[in-house]
Amino acid sequence: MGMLFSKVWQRMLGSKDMRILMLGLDAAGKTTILYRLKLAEVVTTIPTVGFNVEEVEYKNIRFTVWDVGGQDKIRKLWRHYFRGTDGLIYVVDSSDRERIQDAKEELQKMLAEQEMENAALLVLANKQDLPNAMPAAEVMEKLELQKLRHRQWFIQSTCAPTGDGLYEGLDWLSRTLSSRK
Ligand code: G3D
Ligand code: MG
Repeated sequence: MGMLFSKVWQRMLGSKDMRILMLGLDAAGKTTILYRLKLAEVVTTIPTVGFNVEEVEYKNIRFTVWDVGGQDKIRKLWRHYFRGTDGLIYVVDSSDRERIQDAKEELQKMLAEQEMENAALLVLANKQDLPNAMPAAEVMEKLELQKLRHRQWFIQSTCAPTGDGLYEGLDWLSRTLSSRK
């Protein structure tokens, strides 16, 4: 997998500065994915009033990660981090049927933000190893991705601890973003 990732990175590194947001409800698997990307050593956690942001800078790519959900008061603090977002990676716990509706609502709110207008959307239907996980097609339906207009999006099944699917998802994102330049 290391080789494949380096191909993806090279494509991303060949383009201009890139801003990627990785969001999802708490426990979706975001931090696990960050570590899996082998950028772990540069992870910094910036505690802000009310929410924690993880930021990773790798050459020209900046990843910013936080948990969505919770109070609208906190949402206002997020806006600062939206600026110039090229790609949104939205991580979903596919085994969490109880909160899939919340996950959908939070995603729709994010996509409605002005600053997110041009962001390509990569949804990771994570935790596919769990026996009760919804398949990606069901996650897609529950999130109503098929209703999105004027949005480049892709959904990928993943298992964060093993890294399964991560390369495929990032490959789509890097191809999509580099073809825009
Ligand atoms: P978050 O950063 O989105 O809040 P984390 O989520 O990365 O902290 O993951 C939350 C928990 O889910 C962790 O377990 C993590 O190991 C687990 N997890 C993440 N991805 C997967 C996956 O694909 N499959 C399975 N089975 N578990 C996953 P703990 O026990 O450390 O809280
Ligand atoms: Mg986390």
